[in-house]
Amino acid sequence: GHKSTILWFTGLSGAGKSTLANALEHHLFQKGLSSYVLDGDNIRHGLNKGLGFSDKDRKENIRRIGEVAKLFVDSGTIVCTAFISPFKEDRQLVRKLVDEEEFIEVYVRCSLSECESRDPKGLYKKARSGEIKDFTGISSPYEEPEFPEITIDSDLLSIEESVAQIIQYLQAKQII
Ligand code: GGZ
Repeated sequence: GHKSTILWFTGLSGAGKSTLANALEHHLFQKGLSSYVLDGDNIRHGLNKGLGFSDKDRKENIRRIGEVAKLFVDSGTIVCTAFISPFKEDRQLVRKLVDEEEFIEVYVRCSLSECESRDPKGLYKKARSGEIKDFTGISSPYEEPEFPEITIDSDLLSIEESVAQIIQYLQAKQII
C-alpha cells in the first residue's frame, strides 16, 4: 500500500516538470501504485481552457488545480502536478488545502539560461521578441520556493537520477 499525497512540481518553462512527473508516474505504476499526472495537456486544454497568463489567471489556474489535486488525494492517489506555479502565495494556499504530510513541493531547479537554450517549443524566443507577453522568467516573475521538500537540479541530473531522488524521499517518509 501507499499513502496518497500531492507531489507539487514547480519551476520555469522548460525546466522538465512534466517530463519528470510523467517519468515518476511510470515508475510508480510499475510498482503497482496508483498515481496520476495533472499538467497543461489535461488541465489548461480542458477544465482551465479560457485562462491565460495574467497574474490573476495564473492564480485561478493554480487554485483550481489545487482543488482537483485534493480530490485525487481523497481518492487515494499519488497526484503529480506539473505547472510553473510562479507565485509563492498560491503554492502556499494549495499546501493548506491538505494535511501537512500530504503536500510535497518539488522544485525543479534549472537556470533561466539553460531553459532558454533548451527552448523546445520556441517560446523563449517569442517572449524575447515580444510576440508572447508576460512570459515567466522574461517578462513575468518566478518566485523560487524557499523551503521545498525536494529540490531537483534538472540541469545536472538525468531523468532517471531525478526520479530516483524523489523515490528515495517517498520511501524515507514511508509514503511508498
Ligand atoms: C509561461 C507560458 C506562457 C507564458 C504559454 N508564461 O513549456 P510549456 O509552455 O509547455 O509550459 C508553459 C505553460 C505554463 O502553463 P502553467 O499552467 O504551468 O503556468 S502557471 O502555473 O503560471 O499558470 C508554456 C506555456 O504554458 N506558456 N504562455 N506567458 N508559460
